[in-house]
Amino acid sequence: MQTADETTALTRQIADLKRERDALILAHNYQRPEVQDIADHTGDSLELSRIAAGASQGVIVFCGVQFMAETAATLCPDKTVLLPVRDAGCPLADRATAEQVRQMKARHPEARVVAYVNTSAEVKAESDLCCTSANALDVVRSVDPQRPILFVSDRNLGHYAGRMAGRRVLLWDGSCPIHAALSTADIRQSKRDHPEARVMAHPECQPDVLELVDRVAGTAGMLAYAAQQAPHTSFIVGTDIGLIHRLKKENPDKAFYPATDYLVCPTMKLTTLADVRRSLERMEHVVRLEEPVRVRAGLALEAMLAVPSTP
Ligand code: CIZ
Repeated sequence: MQTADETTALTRQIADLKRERDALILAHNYQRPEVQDIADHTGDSLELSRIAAGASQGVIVFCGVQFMAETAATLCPDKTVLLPVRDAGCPLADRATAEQVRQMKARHPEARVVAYVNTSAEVKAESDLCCTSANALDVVRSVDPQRPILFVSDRNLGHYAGRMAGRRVLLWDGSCPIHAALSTADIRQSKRDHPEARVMAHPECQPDVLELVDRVAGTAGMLAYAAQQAPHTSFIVGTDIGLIHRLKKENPDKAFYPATDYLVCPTMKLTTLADVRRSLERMEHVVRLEEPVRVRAGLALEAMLAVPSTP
């Protein structure tokens, strides 16, 4: 545990290094609170990808996990993208390899491949389009209705998007271990504990959990929902607890309760302020992608960014 003085010192050092390096710091909504607080922008993958693509700075420090930093590196070939903790991976992204996607494509040649952003650059390179939790429905709806969709890598999100869009989706055998562990019993208990609260859950949760909640949304959707639900002032949050910091900061007069205590993604919490400082000091760890992979993954990401979003 850092003292307040240490946090202040690290924050000042990071600000100085950021100026020296002409760097932009991006942090995902699931990062530790103190890391979110020193970032120039906090957001979900879609927002952060867009910001990275439009940034004027030459260096981007991505406080998140590998696939997120790879996404920034894919979209910003002229910038140096740094991931402060090299081993910050994502168990969901690890569920799909490029070879497995090629095999599935061979079995379903008529399918369009939609890769959830939680996949490696190699998997994105095998895909027609990417999506995030914020735009999965819009992306699925944008695909030619005559063609099935092979949805890589989260089966729960694929199931939800397919059902909502009324589209045939071939599901991947993968899920986020954190979201998939949230149970209907957890939701029922949290409703008993906070009967007045609105309940939000991430579309990576199991279908039976999503049936019980008031709002299914990714982190950006949850932030918007909590801000707009007057007269409701309390919310149960069915996603990684990292989001609660931002929810409270943006809605100081409202109450937020985690749907359970174990909604904590360990790899999303690996990055500390000391890691961010070291990353800027030593310019590490530079995300490097093979150019053919980067170009093809970039096409799938650009195809996603071109899909108009439903307000
Ligand atoms: O889209 C993202 O960044 C992820 C992985 C989750 C969310 O809802 O923010």
